Amino acid sequence: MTELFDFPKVDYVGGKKGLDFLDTKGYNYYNPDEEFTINGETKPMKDWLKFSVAYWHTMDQRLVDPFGEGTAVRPWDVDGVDDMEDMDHALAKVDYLFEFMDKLGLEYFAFHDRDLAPQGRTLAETNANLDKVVDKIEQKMKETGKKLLWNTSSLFTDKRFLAGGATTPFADVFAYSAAQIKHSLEIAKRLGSQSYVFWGGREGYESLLNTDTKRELDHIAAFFKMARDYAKEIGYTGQLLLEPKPKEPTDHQYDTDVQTTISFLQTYGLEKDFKLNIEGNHAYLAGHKYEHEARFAREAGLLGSLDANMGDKQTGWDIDEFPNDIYESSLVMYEFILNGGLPKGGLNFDAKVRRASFKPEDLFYAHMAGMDTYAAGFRVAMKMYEDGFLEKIKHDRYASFDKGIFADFENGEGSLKTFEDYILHKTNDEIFDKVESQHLEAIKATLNNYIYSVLGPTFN
Ligand code: XUL
Ligand code: CO
Repeated sequence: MTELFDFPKVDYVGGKKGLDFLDTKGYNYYNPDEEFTINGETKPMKDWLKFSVAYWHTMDQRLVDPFGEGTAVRPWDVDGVDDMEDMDHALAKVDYLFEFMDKLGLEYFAFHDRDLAPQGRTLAETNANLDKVVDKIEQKMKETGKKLLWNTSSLFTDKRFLAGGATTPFADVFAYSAAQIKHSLEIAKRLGSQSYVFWGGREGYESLLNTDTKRELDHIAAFFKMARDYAKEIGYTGQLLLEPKPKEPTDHQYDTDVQTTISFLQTYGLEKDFKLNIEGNHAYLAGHKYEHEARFAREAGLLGSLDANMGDKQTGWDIDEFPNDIYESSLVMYEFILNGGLPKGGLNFDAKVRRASFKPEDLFYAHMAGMDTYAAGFRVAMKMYEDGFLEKIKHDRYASFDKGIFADFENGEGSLKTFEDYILHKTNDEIFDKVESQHLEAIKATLNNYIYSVLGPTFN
């Protein structure tokens, strides 16, 4: 078969070919078959990290911005245009996706229903178009062994969703959303997707002045219950994930951040049925670090999957940049390791190339750079995990709670009176004597040393 992309297969070169990425064009840190052990479980790197291509960015994104037209040049374009309305064209793009994954050694992908095929005049026609592309994807998955990390439904692109899908005030639009999700879950079951994601892009409000927030939250919770019940009914065993984001396109998205989403799930008794898909850029928009969101999801037992991208700390919107920050990826991967990996999740590149990186080869470079950023972070985090570096710091920091009335307190026994008896006559100096310096600069310097000592020798 003739090659669709003019780009060679990408291999692990392990830093042995020099520093300049454009000369080496190989993975320096991502060595798919190298084995790593977490919590007694040994698997090759590729099965821990499970990198995934996002169809909406890599296959569909034209690199528009609010001030300018798309710059993308893609090998599937006809006369410079990606003909999104044409079914033959939609089917042809599937071949490009599978060759792209094959050349990069990527095993997973993710899509929204609307990424794949054009809409018809009715949902029935739209589903028929979609099913034709899904048929082809199913066939290709069988032939190649590639897997679907997750799929999802776009309840935000079409104009009918201008005021939301599950939280819309317009009943017919709500019905459409319910029916659309039903079909999407059937696709999840059919393609064996590991997870099913709900990102509530327009499930929030533009203005409190016209919004019955309580009624909308009741609606979306009941909507999620219907989705959960239908997934059970059809025997779909993937995990159901909510993806927090504070805003954009809405002024306020209900699933604002991890802690807000957890409390929503608990309020409506859904915390056993849904986990979370955490995204880097969304964390920034919420005023958090990515590792903060991963930490709080993990501790609640709800870390399901990761959208591996970055924002720009000076920009107040979602730029979905490919990850390149090894400091951040090391700390996110540390949470990932403490989570024992992501059994039904992975690292999905919900990321797009910059508008100025418009050539097909940039799609390859971007994924390679993103994979290496997370493979590097994984290596650094593995070393910190094996050494117990951060766990020892945390253990020592709380050691005064390990004995006596403090240990009893941690076991659920204790009263204000107990602590009063203990502390009442100690002097202020005696108490401050037990307060220790945190040495945060030293901790951060050690983290830098870990990054250097793990990654630096690669290039020697
Ligand atoms: C939007 C976003 C989505 C979801 C899937 O900010 O992250 O692409 O990941 O709908
Ligand atoms: Co995302």
